[in-house]
Amino acid sequence: MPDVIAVIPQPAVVETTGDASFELTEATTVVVDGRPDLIGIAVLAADLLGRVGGRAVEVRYAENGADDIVRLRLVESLPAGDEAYRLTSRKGRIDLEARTPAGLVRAIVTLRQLLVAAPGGVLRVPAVRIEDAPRYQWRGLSVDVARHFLPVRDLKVVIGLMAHYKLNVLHLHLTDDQGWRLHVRSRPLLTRLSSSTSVDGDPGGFYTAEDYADLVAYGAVRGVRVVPEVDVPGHVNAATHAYGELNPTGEPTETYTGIEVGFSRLHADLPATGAFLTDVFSDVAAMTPGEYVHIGGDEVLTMEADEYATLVAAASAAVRAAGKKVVGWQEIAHTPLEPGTVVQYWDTRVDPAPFVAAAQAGALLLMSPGSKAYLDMKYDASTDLGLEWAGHIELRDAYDWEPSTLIEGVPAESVIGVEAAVWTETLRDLPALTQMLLPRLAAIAEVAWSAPERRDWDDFRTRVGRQAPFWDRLGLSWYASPQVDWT
Ligand code: TNX
Repeated sequence: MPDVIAVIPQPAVVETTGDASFELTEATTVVVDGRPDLIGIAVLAADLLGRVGGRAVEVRYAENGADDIVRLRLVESLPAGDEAYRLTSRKGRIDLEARTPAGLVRAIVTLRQLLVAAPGGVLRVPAVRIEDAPRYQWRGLSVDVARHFLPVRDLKVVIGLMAHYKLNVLHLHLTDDQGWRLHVRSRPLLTRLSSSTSVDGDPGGFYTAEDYADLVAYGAVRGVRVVPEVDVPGHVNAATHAYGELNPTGEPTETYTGIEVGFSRLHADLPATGAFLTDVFSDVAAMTPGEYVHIGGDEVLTMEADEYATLVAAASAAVRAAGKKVVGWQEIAHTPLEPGTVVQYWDTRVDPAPFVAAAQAGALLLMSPGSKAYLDMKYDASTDLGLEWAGHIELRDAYDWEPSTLIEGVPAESVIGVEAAVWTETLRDLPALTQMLLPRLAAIAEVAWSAPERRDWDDFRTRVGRQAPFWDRLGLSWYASPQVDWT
């Protein structure tokens, strides 16, 4: 039987070479040049191979001619792009090559997906040549940790899954009406008074600065950057509960554990508001090594357009003053935006004109269409968890869509990428979350990574059907979509 090659997302070029396949043995070692930035990656490779193979794999520094090696190397000869890589495998030797350490991380994940269990318990890698690079530079997952809190250990599982499917941005929705989840040094009451609540009276929680740094570092090693979101000027009841000065009455609002949206707000004419925005966004930016900070901006249903624009501008100015670029939900397209601002498109029911205008003015569009990429939507009417406002999203719905033509009139060059989102009104823990993510996250990852001509539903169906043992091995809960023959 020919070896199965079932990589997700589908690489740009996959060729079987006809050579004998590589076997992972007791003698297999990872070999790398002894540079500090490569050693960590070699250790990651050895760790992943060791875990799959059930025994530790050693790392050695640059040797030639050895057999039974997985050789990691930086090269100049690949197409431009940080995440491009080449993988070649044959008996005795696997070469992983990339221009950057980030590219090597992508190659390692492909290698992990190529390992197949052969008879006699041997792990084999078919002899192949793979050349690969992502279509989009931003391939994200937004996780709402405000409606229900997820501890760091659970988010690490999510990061691991993201890396496995070559997603590279974890967007954390850290604040909302129901809770504030990140300790902010200048505003300690946010977590002291507003972190213990969640939807339905479930327990809350928050990340300390150390927790957050730990998460950022865990992501960085796996090529996943964290984009923090502090949602303003709506979705702010956790803030107005902690700091009464943000309200016209001067009194704190009550805690909120329901799931309505759009009722809470900041006030542009209160002196405390500007200081709050500056303090919070500069502290959050300081905790962020990445380029972007998300200011929210969605669903402010009780505010005139002028005041909304003033508050979006104030939040954006605070982010830029701290040296970061701004991301906001699509509603910010109704306000004047600086070039390079990322507008996250989610509600497909609205007029496209503001997005076309924003793109013309230099904004970039991040595609998170509710009807395709909102992974908190139910799969079908029988799904226990999830919401339905954007419709049901079966696996094929999450797979079969084209980001570059989604908004009529927005040029393809203005699309920075694709991001799935999972809101947690009904998802209280990791099993509930992964039940909604798997298998759909794999579909979104392929939309974001693979060239359109490399995408094919029937082929994807077959490949995704082989993922179940991997999820089971990790003990993750997942949805057995009837659209797939699970093996
Ligand atoms: C809309 S999408 C929201 C969230 C909800 C979500 C539920 C967006 C920017 N806002 O506040 O949690 O729907 O699907």
